[in-house]
Amino acid sequence: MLNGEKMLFSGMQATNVLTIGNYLGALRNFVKLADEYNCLFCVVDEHSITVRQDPAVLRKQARDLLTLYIAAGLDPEKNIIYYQSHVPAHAELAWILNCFTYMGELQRMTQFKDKSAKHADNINAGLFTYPVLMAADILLYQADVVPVGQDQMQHLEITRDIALRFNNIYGDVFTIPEAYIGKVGAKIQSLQDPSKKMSKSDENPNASVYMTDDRDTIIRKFRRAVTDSEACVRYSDDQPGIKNLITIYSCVSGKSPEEIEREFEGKGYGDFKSAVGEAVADTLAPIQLRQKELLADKAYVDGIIKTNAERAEYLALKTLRKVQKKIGFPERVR
Ligand code: ATP
Ligand code: LTN
Repeated sequence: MLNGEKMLFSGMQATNVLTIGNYLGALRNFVKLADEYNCLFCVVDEHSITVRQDPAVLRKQARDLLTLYIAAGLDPEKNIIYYQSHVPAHAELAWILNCFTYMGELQRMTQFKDKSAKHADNINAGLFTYPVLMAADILLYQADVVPVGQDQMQHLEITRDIALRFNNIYGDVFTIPEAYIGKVGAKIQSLQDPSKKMSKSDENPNASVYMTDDRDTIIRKFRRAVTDSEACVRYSDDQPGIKNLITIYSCVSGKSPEEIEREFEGKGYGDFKSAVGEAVADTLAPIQLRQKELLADKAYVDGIIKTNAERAEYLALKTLRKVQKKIGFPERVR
């Protein structure tokens, strides 16, 4: 049942292969919420170029992500699944919103600070205004809800601030969006350093489980996961490595942390780690298979890409034209 006409928007970057952190923190929630809202799921390829990309790799990863959305269970007939770069209104609204965003606000963004430290040789203006393009993505579609992982909260806050600032001047133009953060899985940590978030750009391939990893690789990575020496499966802040594995297991099995503690009472870490690996591999296998089928069906996917971009553009232009009128751009005569 649709939740009235409520809109949901979310996006992911087509940079590197997705990890189970992206899946459990974001994509899985997209699928859960899809039945309740009118949804758009965007492959934000324009955000990706804030960091240097190889063109062929970017193109491939963008298609991989778009097909992964579908393979994970998002129906492209019901939901709008598309590339950001195919709808020029995103960049046009971003320009306008740039003029309603303060340098000081952008300077406070932790993602900007992290990424500029990591890419010190390429601190470009796009990296700085990244959150404004993200605000444009969301506000273009009058989104009520935006499912994201914990690390995107700050970007959601600035989106709301920009929207409120604009509405205060021009009247109720934008819906003020709310973040949706899942109860479990909003922050999956690295398997090699449980104090760090699992990230698809981590240099150590053992730190992350990728959505494309095969069964053996998944199980091996979980076996090697860094834990402590307490040797009991307990969901506690004192055991961050084990806590992270319990969280992952809980997400893929549907069992609560307490049930998991009981299941592994008296058992060693070896058994537990193997069980987590098996359960994650079981969850990913059907998604991987479906994605492979989609990637082989070029005509079908191309058709989706075309019609969905048109559907997105139709909605985006409604908001963009309203904004352009409000700020005083000359009336369009064509
Ligand atoms: P990068 O390492 O390239 O910065 P990332 O792994 O952080 O990328 P994004 O593309 O920035 O991934 O994020 C896509 C979505 O996945 C966002 O909603 C983000 O909040 C969520 N997400 C990313 N990493 C995690 C994680 N470790 N746990 C839970 N959710 C996550
Ligand atoms: N910044 C996000 C990706 C992103 C996004 C969005 C998420 C771009 N535009 C709009 C939700 C809504 C990220 O790095 N995960």
